[in-house]
Amino acid sequence: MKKFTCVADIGDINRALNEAREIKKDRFAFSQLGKNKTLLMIFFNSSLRTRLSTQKAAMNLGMNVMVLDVNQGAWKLETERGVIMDGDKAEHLLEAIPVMGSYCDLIGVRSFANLVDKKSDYEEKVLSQFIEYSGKPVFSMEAATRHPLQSFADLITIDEFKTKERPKVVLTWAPHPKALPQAVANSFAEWMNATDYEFVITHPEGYELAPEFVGKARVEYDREKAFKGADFIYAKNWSAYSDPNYGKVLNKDPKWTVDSKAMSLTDGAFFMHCLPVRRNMIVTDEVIESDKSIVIPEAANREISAQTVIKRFLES
Ligand code: AN0
Ligand code: CP
Repeated sequence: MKKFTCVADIGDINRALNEAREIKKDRFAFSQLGKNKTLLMIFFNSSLRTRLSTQKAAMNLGMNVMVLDVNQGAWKLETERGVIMDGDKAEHLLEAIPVMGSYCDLIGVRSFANLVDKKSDYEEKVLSQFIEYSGKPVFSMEAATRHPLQSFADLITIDEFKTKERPKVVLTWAPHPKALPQAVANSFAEWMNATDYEFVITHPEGYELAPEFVGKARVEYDREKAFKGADFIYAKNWSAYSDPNYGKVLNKDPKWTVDSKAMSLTDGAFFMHCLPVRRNMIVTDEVIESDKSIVIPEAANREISAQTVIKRFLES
């Protein structure tokens, strides 16, 4: 494997799930695989889970790990080619990337959408430069359009908790005070579309995701209808994708907060969210604290998804 940025990079998802199960049974079984290999994790944005779970996964495999927070202690990086660098950015990505590549064997990158320039975001301008210029295999730790380590952990979690072969999984938009990327929702949709689960997306009008991510999912604007008979409710906020509102918050309608009344429409569904979550905006205290909330095991599976992916890199 040369890169891991989307569901296609993992290949057959049942094979990937089997590998994840094997790792979960004994996460130290491959602790020699990463000996004398170094992972460099580069963060352009904040993180709790991705930082800790990916580092832990690499350590389970015997790797050395270095972490760089680009905005704290490193030189500010210019990402556009051709600009006269007379501002506050001291270094260009085009030098920084091959330099960083020279110190490690594998690179993880977190670089969110800027939500201003849709074309630049959807071309994955930063991540693709790492792939092109680092000379090392690269994986996404949430880039502009996708968060594949999260979606893989979500798939592992659904696989563990499902009580029927073909559960009904619902991705529901929920309100949030600030503009957030579409990456988690896009990616979740992409991975659910790779399964044979029944998959429904519900959101207010104006929050339509890019058609390539919606794929074969059923879009249902009526949340009550969408929730009926659901086995998993996956809540997430995202900002508008469609022009002319790209990156905008169109509403913060509290009717879309996931509460007990909404959950009672489901078939005893589990509640999922990638975290961090804003309580009583996205989901009520009651729902996230209920015995149907699986947000903690979901987050714990981030170690397993990361280890499965890093193991693939080490083996190839
Ligand atoms: C980010 C997002 O929505 O993409 C990261 C989620 C894992 N969330 C926030 O910035 C709150
Ligand atoms: N879910 C997730 O990626 O969390 P962090 O942003 O804390 O890494």
